[in-house]
Amino acid sequence: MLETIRQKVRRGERLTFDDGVALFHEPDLLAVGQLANEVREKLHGDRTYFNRNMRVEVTNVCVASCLFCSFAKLEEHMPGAHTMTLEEAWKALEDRKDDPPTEVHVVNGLHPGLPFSYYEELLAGYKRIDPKVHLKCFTGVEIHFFAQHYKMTYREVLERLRAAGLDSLPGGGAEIFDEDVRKRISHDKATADEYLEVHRVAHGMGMRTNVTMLYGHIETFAHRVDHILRVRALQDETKGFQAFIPLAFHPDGNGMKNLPAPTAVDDLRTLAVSRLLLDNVDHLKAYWVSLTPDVAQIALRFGADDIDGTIVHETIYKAAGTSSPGALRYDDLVRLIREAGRTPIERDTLYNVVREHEKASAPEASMKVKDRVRPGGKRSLEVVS
Ligand code: V47
Repeated sequence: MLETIRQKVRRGERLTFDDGVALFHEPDLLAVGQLANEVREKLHGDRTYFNRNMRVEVTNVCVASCLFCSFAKLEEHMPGAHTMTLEEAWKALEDRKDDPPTEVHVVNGLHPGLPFSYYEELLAGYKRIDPKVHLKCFTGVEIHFFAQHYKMTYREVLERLRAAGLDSLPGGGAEIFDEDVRKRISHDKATADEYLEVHRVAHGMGMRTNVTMLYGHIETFAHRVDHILRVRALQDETKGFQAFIPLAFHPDGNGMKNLPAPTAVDDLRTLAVSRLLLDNVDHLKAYWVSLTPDVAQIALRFGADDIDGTIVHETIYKAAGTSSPGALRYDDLVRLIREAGRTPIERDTLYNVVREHEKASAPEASMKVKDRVRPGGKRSLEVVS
């Protein structure tokens, strides 16, 4: 079976649903990874993208009750519930004046008590602080909620937000499109069709978007393939997706806490199969927060060409028990990519090149260090960047 699929891939022939399921069942992980790597290198060579971004979650108050979510609180007065004032939300960007991000990525709970103007002012305020910053804000699920809650069409919501400064949509909220699984893990938010329709409308307005898949909980391989093929079908129609981002399920502190988290093998296989099935989406992101920087680094040889960015203040995965740090420094990302034998390319959100780093070569194992004598006379080594 693998040989037939390999020949198809090399001929540039589109893979089928059955091919996708067979790839997930293929025991030879390295062979699947190798094939995905061929596709990745045909598309991007060694180029590996990352950006200077920051995450802001302005509210974790959410009327939806997704079983996988460790972040949301149902009501404003509950312990741990928090909604930023606009000033607090803007300050997060103001505080980065010395190291400004090129992208602000906002994801929130579905808050029933805020006026729509809060979101418009949020965006307009960010653009006032930095007119060049790219605002990648609100998932398809949030846009659907806004439309229902404030009684507008998807287009009206997106037009008003775009007028306030919105540039693109992040990929969150896709979860798993299969209707039965989706009902079981997140029954009270946008359906798969509604989520995809929001993206269809955004693409129709010339807006680029990302799309995710939450895997490693109760879905089967067939559900994953179905999910990926629904993305492929919409992309055939609109060409508006920039990146596909498989998100590994994290079980801590949520309604599926008794399930095991997916393993690194599952992570790598899922990325590789995604690369092979999605022949019409340019970029495959190995989101280091969900995968850990270690697995994300290896993923750069299993089909992924993007590793996301510096991030800073991620809270969704922190709440769900990730062992990843909340942020990575620019230099750490560069080193991570170069160590994987790839060429780091700093990009903006739309994949325009900001800075091309030196071509990959195996870097020296040890870092450059200098001696330092600390107060009290103790000696330590400091990394020289
Ligand atoms: O929509 C929530 C997921 C998403 C858990 O567009 C969980 O560039 C795992 O969408 N375990 C938000 N996943 C993050 C997101 C994203 C991340 C990086 C880049 C982009 C992009 C988008 O996180 C949610 C949900 O699907 N999520 N809880 C959990 N326990």
